[in-house]
Amino acid sequence: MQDDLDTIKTRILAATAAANSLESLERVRVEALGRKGRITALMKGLGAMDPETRKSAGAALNVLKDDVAAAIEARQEDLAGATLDARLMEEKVDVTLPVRAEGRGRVHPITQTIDEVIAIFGEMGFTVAEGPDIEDDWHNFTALNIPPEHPARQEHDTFYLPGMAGGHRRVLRTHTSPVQIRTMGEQKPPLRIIVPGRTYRCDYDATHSPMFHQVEGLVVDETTHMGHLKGCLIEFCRAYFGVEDLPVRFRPSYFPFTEPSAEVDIGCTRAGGAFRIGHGDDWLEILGCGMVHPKVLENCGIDAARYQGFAFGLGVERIAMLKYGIGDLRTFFESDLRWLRHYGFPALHIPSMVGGLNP
Ligand code: 2U9
Repeated sequence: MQDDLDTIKTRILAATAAANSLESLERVRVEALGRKGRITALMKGLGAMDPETRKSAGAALNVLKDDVAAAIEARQEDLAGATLDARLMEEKVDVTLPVRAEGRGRVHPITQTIDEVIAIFGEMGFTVAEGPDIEDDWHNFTALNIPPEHPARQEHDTFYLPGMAGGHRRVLRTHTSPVQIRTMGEQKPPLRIIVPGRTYRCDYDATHSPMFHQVEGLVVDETTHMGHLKGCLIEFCRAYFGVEDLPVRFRPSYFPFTEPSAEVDIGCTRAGGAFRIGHGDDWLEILGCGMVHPKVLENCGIDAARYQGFAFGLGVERIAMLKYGIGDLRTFFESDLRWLRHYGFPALHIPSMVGGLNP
């Protein structure tokens, strides 16, 4: 019996060593240990033996089975490793190949403009806040001192969503101001935030799109005053348009959420049909602003006797059109790739990384 087992073992181990692929090794395994395999058949024969013989034969068979299984497993690992090595040699990726420039996208002028505005206010210590596009009456209107029958609600040409949520009418936000309301409810002053984002009004022509972008800002502190508002926004206009001595004018206006309110104009010329920003004796409206209405502060749980704030809002498409000479607002949203190739911007440029990571 033992002689037979030794012979069987020698044969199987030789076949195992000779198997040069995972497939041929699997055949060796099935022939030895499979349901109809050689060793399995010998195991089945144990039942017909007398108890004494079965005991010693059983022990010897188990040793044989374990040795064979271990040898096959070891060979399996060798073969799998060799297969992987072969694939790795064959499927080499040349990471030094240059990028195919024609496949690169362009940054949309809206994204570029928002990034520029964020960078300018970022330098002044503002952080970015964001909120949902779908709002409720309270955050979009009521908290901003725009009560239910206020004409501003009609002026905003609001998109109302069907149905109610928790007894509240839902709207597509008509400005990003609800984000400032949310921020004031969640954080304590001092606050210094800018809020870029999509906004929606039911209006469509060469200067109005039903979806457009705004950047609004809010500063709240104990000593914040109109001087801070003026300094901050003059600085912004000059930085954004890149004109150091750009004339900036504050013209009285009205918004329900600010008091006093103003519109901001920058100097320009329209002489001889040529339009130029920064020179001449004409004015162009750029943004709106004002000191936050005390009722708005109180609506957000901020003590208006202790804190004051200023806020401002601008239309991203408008300032992008002015800076980059884009004539029709609708082209922003037509997804015309030729337009994007022309008006778009190269992706983020980090000078220290040009030419790779090596100095
Ligand atoms: C809070 C308090 C006050 C935001 C402001 C404007 C003036 C403004 C328009 C510019 C062009 C919107 O895109 S536009 O049509 N915005 O003129 N926005 S003050 O005032 C706020 C906001 C939030 C809590």
